[in-house]
Amino acid sequence: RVLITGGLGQLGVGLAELLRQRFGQNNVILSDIRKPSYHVYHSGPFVFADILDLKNLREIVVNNNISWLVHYSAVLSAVGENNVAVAKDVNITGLHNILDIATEHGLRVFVPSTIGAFGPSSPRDLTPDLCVQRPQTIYGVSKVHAELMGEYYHHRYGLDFRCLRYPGIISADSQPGGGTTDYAVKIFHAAVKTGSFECNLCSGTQLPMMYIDDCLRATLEVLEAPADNLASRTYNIHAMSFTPQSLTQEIQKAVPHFKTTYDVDPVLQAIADSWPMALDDSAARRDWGWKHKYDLPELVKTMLSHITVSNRRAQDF
Ligand code: VAH
Repeated sequence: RVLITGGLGQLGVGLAELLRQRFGQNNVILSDIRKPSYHVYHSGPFVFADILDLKNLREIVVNNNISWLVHYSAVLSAVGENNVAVAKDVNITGLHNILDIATEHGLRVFVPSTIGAFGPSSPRDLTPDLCVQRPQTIYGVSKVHAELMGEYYHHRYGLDFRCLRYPGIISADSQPGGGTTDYAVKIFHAAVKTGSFECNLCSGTQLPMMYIDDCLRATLEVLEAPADNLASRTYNIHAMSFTPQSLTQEIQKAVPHFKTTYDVDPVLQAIADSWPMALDDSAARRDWGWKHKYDLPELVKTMLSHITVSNRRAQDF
């Protein structure tokens, strides 16, 4: 059975749905430190989990006969810069607990990394899997640490550790969790609701992005890949790169009057300027057949239709 930590964040509920279709509803357990909504609570097994409490984690793994663990609990880039102590606890101590429990019980463990694990001295265009990583956020530092610790536990204790560096993830049904790429989710809700959006990054800021369905499918594919196919523990995955300006222009094809204005947040802008503009994901495509399905036009069409439909449903109630 699979345990997902941080399951109530932007990605967890979607991943649970995908894995439950694949492995059966009762074989995927969502966990989080927060209270689930009525809908989530009744969509499948949920348990409270405090990743800082090793005893609590061990009980959950043993009592629920867990064999795979997807570790989504994390403090993201923007929130982390305002709460470094919390980010260290959750992203570093929490990660250590996950690796120790996984090793103790021979679990297969997936931990996401991020484009934020690169820094200004990393090659910024077509950033390779293996290159200099000197990120300048506690989030990025903690994710490089996670990559290194996962690789160490694999070589030292044989832990089946798997890791993907996610781009900014765009989703319609779930809110982002306080990252630098959150604008790229909020802009779609604004396009449907008000027809205008105030962006906190400057118009030419190019960042790698991915639609949530591609991200969750990649996660399932790498979890199911035969261990022998995985030449490394950590892989970049890439789908598209865009700027607030090119995203706005694509949205205007469907919402002609849509307008974006800019009120740049210097802290977020500095983080975004230190991140890659596009990732080289050739190793993932070679080793386990990774292939994205959503490009920018497809993303915009899908996001606008999802949000329009769910807003209409909400009005009908
Ligand atoms: C963030 N959405 O902005 C997250 C993600 C690639 C960005 O890690 O922090």
